[in-house]
Parts: sequence; structure tokens; C-alpha cells
Amino acid sequence: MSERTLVLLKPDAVRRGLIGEILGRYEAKGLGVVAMWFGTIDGDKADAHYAEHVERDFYPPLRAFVTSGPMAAMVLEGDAAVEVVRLLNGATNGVVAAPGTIRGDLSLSNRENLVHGSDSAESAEREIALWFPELG
Ligand code: RTP
Ligand code: MG
Repeated sequence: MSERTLVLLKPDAVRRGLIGEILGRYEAKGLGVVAMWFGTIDGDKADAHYAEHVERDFYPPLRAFVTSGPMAAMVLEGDAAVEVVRLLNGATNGVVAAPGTIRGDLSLSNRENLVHGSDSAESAEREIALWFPELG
């Protein structure tokens, strides 16, 4: 069933010139771009996006990282888009992410891991409303 998911190409992806490489993988798989935004977020936006993580030990450096430069945020659409994006992204830590995945091929970090993908249909709904209220 066609559904939508929220993807972030994090500041490391932009700094490293990997927007085209990464977006190309989603498009080649068959997902379509529904909306896109490019810019730098502030700490309040990071806190809202990562609400489930704000109390975690790893959150302060994550917050500094995701506010450190521009990101590309987008809504992708297609069959099982939430699961498909997570599979293409690979495991959180690039060191152990499977080869063939975005993180497995392109990241060696547990934090600077290039991409975010919504982890459930419920998360996707919340995150799309946060980043693209006009789609609501
Ligand atoms: P994402 O939300 O970005 O798609 O990644 P994920 O589901 O694979 O990972 P999650 O557990 O939701 O963590 C969110 C982001 O926080 C950073 N992180 N750092 N121990 C650490 O230093 C640590 N753990 C997670 C990563 O940038 C991760 O993507
Ligand atoms: Mg997550």
C-alpha cells in the first residue's frame, strides 16, 4: 500500500556532497518525492523532531550536529515507504550497517550517519506534520 515517510539528509550528507547519491538510491528503488525543504534548523526544531531522544545521553551532541548546517528534508511516497527507506538506510551505526545500504556504504559513524527515516507510520505522520504542515 502506498504511504509516505519523512527523510532527512543530515548536515554530513550535504557537506560531503552526497545529496544526489542518496536521493538517487531512493528514486531508483521507486519512491517518489512529494515535498522538499532545504535549510538549517534551530535547537527548538531539533528538540521537536527528536522528542523521543531529548533526555538521552547522546542527544546534546546529536542536537549540535543536526543544527550545524543545512539539511534536505523530504517526504517520499511509495509502497511500504517507511520500511523501504529504513532498509535502504541500514543500521544506525555505519560501522556495522550492511554493505549495500546507504550507511553501510557511505558512513563510518554512529552519529554522522547521513540520513533519517521515520520509524513507523505513526512517526511518519507526526514528522510530516512537523516539517511540512501544508501537507496536513
Ligand atoms: P534516525 O532516527 O536518524 O533515522 O536513526 P535511527 O532510527 O537509526 O536511530 P535513533 O535511535 O532514532 O537515533 C537517532 C539518531 O541519533 C544519533 N545517535 N547517536 N549512541 C549514539 O551516539 C547515538 N545513537 C544514535 C544518530 O544520528 C541516529 O540516527
Ligand atoms: Mg530513529
